[in-house]
Amino acid sequence: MKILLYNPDNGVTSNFMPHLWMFLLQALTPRGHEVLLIDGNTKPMSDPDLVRFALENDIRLVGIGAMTRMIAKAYRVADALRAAGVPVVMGGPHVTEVPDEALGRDGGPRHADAIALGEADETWPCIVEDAARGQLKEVYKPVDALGQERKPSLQEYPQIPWESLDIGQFNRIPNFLRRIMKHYGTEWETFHIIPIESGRGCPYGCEFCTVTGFFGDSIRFRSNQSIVDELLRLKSRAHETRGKIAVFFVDDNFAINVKRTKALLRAIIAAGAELSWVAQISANLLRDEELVDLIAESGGKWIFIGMESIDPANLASVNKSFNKPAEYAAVLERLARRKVYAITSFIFGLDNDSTGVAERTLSQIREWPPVLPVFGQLTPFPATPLYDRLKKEGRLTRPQHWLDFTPFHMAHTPLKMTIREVESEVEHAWKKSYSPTATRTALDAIRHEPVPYRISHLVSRMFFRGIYFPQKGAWAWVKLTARNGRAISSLIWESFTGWPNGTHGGGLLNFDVPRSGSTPTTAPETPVRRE
Ligand code: B12
Ligand code: SF4
Repeated sequence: MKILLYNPDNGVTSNFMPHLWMFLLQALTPRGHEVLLIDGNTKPMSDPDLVRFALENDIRLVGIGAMTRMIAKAYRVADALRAAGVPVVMGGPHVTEVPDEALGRDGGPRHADAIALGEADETWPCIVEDAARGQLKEVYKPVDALGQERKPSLQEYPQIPWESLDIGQFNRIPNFLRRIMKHYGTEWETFHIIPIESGRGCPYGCEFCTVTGFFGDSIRFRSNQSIVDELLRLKSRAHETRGKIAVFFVDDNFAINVKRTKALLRAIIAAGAELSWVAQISANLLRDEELVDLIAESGGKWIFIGMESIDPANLASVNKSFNKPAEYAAVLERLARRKVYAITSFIFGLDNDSTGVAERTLSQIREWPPVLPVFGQLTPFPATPLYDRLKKEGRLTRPQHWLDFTPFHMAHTPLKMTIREVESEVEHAWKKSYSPTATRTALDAIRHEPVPYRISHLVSRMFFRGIYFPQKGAWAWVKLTARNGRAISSLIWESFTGWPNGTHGGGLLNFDVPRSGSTPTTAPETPVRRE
C-alpha cells in the first residue's frame, strides 16, 4: 500500500527544519508499504494539486499531523482528500487535545476517517495494517492490555535513515549563495537543521503548555548509544555531501535530568559525534557550570530558554515560579562565556502585565549578552490548565481560535490591558529587537568574536525576524538586506580582510565544531530499507 504523510504549511514562515513525526512514522511503518512525505512548508501545494497527487500515485492512506495553529488548514486538506475517496488519519497534539472535532462528534463537520491519540509510535503499525485491510477504526489510543494509557518506551527507538533520505528541500543555503560558497571551497553548499529527540516528557506543568498533558510527566529517554549513532550517521552525510548539518534536540527540556544529559554529552564527545546543536533548556537547569562546559564542548551553539516574563508575579500566575528573573543575566553570561548564546522567548498578556511591558523587557534584554528574543501573546491552547481557567473565568473571546487562526492575535481578555494593547506591545518588541540599529548594537557587543561567528549571528537575526514579519520571496530579502546594509557591508569587508585565511577565525562559522576528533569513529550503519 502507498501512504502519504502530509504536514500542512504554517502560513507564516517556510519552516527551517523537517518535522520529525513524519520521518519517525516512516521509519516505524511495517515492511511491504511505501511511504511518501510532503511538507507543505517547503513544497506548497493547493488542495486540488494534493488530491491529484494522491490519486495519480494511488495513495491508499493519507496521514496528516498538525499543531493547533495549522489545524484549520489540515481539516481543509483532509476534507478535499476524503471527498475524492482517499482515507485520512489525523494525529498530533491538536487532535489529541480536541478529538471530537476531527471526527465531527462535536456537531461540526467530520474531517478524518480515523484519529491517532497521543504518541503513535506503537499504534501506527496497527493503523497501517488496518488501512491496508480496509478496516480503519475511528480512534487509535496507546493503551496496554488492561486499557490503561501506555507511553512508549524510547529504548527501542527506530533508526531514521537520514543518510539516504532526500532532504534537499530543507537546504537553508539559497541557490545564488551555493555557487559562491562552492567557489570559495567551503563546505557550505548545503546546510540542514535536523530534528532529533533524545527524550520525551516534562513534569513542570506550566499552565499554558500542552507538553505535560501530552507526553505525561513520566520522562523517558533514548539510549545514549542510539543518539550517538544517529549523530555519527548525520556527520558522515555532511562530510560526504560537502555540507553542514546542525541538530535541533527537540526535547522540551533537554536537561530535565542533568545527570543523564551530562552523560549523553560526554558520550557524544567521546565518540567524536559532535555536531553543532540547538536545544531547549529551562533557565533553572543552566546553573550548573559543568553542564554548560559540556554543552559548549559537545557542539551546543544556541539554547532556547522559555523566560516568558521578567516579572515573578506573572511567572507565578502560570505556574512557572522555577524561573527566577534575577538570575537570567548570570545564566546568559555563563553561556556567552562559552560562545553559546540564547534564544529567549517571552509571553506578553500574562495576568500581571500592564502597558509598557515591551519596553521594560527590552531594557533588561539590553543589559544581557546579545540574544535572539522572540515574543508572543499568551495563547490558550486547548486542554491546557490555562484554557480551562480562562474558560471558567469567562475570558475566552474566541474559544475555538484555531478554526479562525491569525498569527499573533489574542483569544482571551487580559486582566490589566486590552487585547489591542497586548498585540501592539508584541509588535513593538519585535520591531525594536530586529531593527537595523538593534542588529548593529548586537554585533557590536560581540565585536571581539571571530568574523564568521558574527556572520552567523547576523544571519540568525535576519531569519528570526521572519517569525513575526512576513519575509517570503526574494524582494523581501532584498529590502531587508538593504535596510541592514551598514552591518552587512562592514562584515563583508572584514571577511575579505580576515577570513577564511586571515586572523579572525580560521574559517570556522558558528555552526562548525572544532575539528579535533571530528571524524566519525564508527562507520554509519546500513540504512533500513522498506519496500
Ligand atoms: C520542534 C518544535 C517546534 C519547531 C517546529 C518546526 C519543526 N520542523 O519541527 C519550532 C521551533 C519552529 C516550533 C514552533 C512553534 N511551536 Co513547537 N514544538 C516543537 C516541539 C518541541 C517538538 C516537536 C517534535 O518533533 N516532537 C517529537 C515528535 C516525535 O512528537 P510529535 O510531533 O508530537 O509526534 C508524535 C505524535 O504527536 C504523533 N503524531 C504527530 N503527527 C501525527 C500524524 C499522524 C498521521 C499520526 C498517525 C500520528 C502523529 O506521532 C508522533 C510519534 O509519537 C514540540 C513539543 C514536543 N515535545 O513535541 C513543540 C510544540 C509542537 N510546539 C508548540 C507550539 C505552540 C509552537 C508555536 C506556536 C510556539 C509559538 N508560540 O510561536 C510555534 C509555531 C510554529 C509554526 N510556525 O507553526 C506546541 C503545540 C501545541 C499545540 N496544541 O499546537 C508544542 C506541543 C509545545 C508546547 N509548548 O505545547 N515548534
Ligand atoms: S518547562 Fe517548558 S516544556 Fe516543561 S511544562 Fe514548562 S513550558 Fe512546557
